[in-house]
Amino acid sequence: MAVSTSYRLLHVNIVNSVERRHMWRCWRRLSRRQRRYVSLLVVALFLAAMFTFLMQFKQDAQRESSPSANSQFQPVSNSGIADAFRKHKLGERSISSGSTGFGSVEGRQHTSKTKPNETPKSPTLPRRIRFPGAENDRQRAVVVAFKHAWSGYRRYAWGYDHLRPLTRSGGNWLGLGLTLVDSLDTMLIMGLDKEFEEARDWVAHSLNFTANKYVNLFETTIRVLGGLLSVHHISGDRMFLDKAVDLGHRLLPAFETRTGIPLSDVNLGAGKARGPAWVGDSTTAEVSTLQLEMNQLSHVSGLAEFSRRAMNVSRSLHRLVKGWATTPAGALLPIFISPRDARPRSSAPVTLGARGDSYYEYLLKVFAQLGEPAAFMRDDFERAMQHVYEYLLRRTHHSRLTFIGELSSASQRRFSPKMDHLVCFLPGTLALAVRLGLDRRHMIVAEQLLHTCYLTYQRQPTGLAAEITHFRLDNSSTDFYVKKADSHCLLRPETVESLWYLYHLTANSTYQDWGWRIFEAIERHARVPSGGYASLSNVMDVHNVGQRDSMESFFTAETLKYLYLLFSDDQSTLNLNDFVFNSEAHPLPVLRNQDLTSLNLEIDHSVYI
Ligand code: DMJ
Repeated sequence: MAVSTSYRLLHVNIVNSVERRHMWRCWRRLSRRQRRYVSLLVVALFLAAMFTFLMQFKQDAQRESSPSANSQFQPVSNSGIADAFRKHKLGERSISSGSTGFGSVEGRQHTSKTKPNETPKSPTLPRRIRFPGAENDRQRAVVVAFKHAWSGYRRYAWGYDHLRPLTRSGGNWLGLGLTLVDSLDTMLIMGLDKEFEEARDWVAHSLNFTANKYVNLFETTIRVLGGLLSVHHISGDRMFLDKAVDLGHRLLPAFETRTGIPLSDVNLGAGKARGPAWVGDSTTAEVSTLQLEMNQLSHVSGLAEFSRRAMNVSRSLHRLVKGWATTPAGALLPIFISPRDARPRSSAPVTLGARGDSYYEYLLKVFAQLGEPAAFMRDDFERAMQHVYEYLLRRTHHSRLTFIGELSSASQRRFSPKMDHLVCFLPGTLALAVRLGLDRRHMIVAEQLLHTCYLTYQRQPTGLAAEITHFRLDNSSTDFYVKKADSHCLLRPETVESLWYLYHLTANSTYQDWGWRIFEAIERHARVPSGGYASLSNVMDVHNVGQRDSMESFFTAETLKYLYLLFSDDQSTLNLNDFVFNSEAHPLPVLRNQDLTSLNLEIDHSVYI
């Protein structure tokens, strides 16, 4: 056998060398002019081959950028072969090899149950969506505000998580350029292309996830992953998808628990995860506010693993709510849940404020994103709202203002008439629920609660709301008060977010006027002349608001974005048929039936048993 193989090889070599010698002899027999013609012919053939090759690349890139869902948006004109080539190459690196930026942690990935090398099915690329830019004076004023915030960040905090506007410096928390990544889609929506391009370059060349550092899974998901996915969908730029896939893989170790309920913190560089040292439990809102992002990541990458992990958490919570429904809090969950046995901590408070809020938000929004496969979440939302109305909704004695209080614990159900500003996301979510076909009476609560949220601004001397407001159920002559310790204001988005939903769905311009007054108050008290906006220490004293040395990333990601959308004459561009906004105001596409196949997302009937 070995002898015959060697013989065949010898024979092939002899034949090849004879042929080569023959060609060389022919070449030498040619005249100089003939040789020139032949050379020219070879060069021409080579060029023709190159041309065909590049055209093929171009076609591939165009095919990749084929439209997804939104036919009313115009595609950007072809940006050229070089660009297509660049995108094509980037795509190959991240999707087919599965090794984007994993470098030092590949070994860890190997031992974990996550599958970085899972073969994608059909990566989908959206085309670029164009936004018209500011259309009226109010929108223009918001763009000026954004530019002012951005100029401070750009000058003093470039690449840091936050601007520290008073000391004109940058501060870090996750170390992921948070304000920059969080603001990318806002820039595109406002038509700030120059600012966007500069920030895009930073993401392309400086954003990496290799630091040996623990970051919060939820915050990184809603702000960074959500920001990257949203801007990828809007811009059609594959670089953002590359980054998102890399980050997505690095977040997966947090899900490596016995129950699949993720741990709160994950070390992106080292591939490890841990719970908070002070309590072994995970936060209910945090573990349940990952699904929109993971589903979208699976959809665009073709890697079903992300969606599977996140939706498993939702299914666990669903089972838990069903078992839990006989306890005093019914379909409302306490704010902590154990990743060891997936049991809620019944001694923990029940609230739609901090640590509870976005559990309820995503119950509905995941249904908005996926439709039927997430019908169990819609049903949980509906049940939860019935219990919110029963146990948490009250009216003040003085002016019958509607507010949502808290329970001191899930087991005891002691009511506390205190409402975080965070709760003001609820009117918007209730309005969305009606839009999605749920009980129309949610709209009444939405309108009443939003009025209360607005009054928490208007009834403060500064025109800005405090972090926490306490409501009065007794027969005193006021509806609410603020404790000194709660009187700060981080320029949070929830009230203007709900104003946008209500305006978007009712076209009642009163909501725009309310938003404008809030915007004016922000301008009056929070604007820092050298650039940026500052959080405030005290909304109760116009003469001493106490500007703080911090501008949160959600100010440019959410507050200014929702204000800009609220003032838009044309509400059709970012509409609720085609988009679902994540918890950090990043618009993601609603997934159609044909999109869902890439998620391997079957309707899991077992959740109804
Ligand atoms: C944001 O990061 C998100 O909206 C989150 O869900 C709640 N808190 C802030 C804004 O207040």
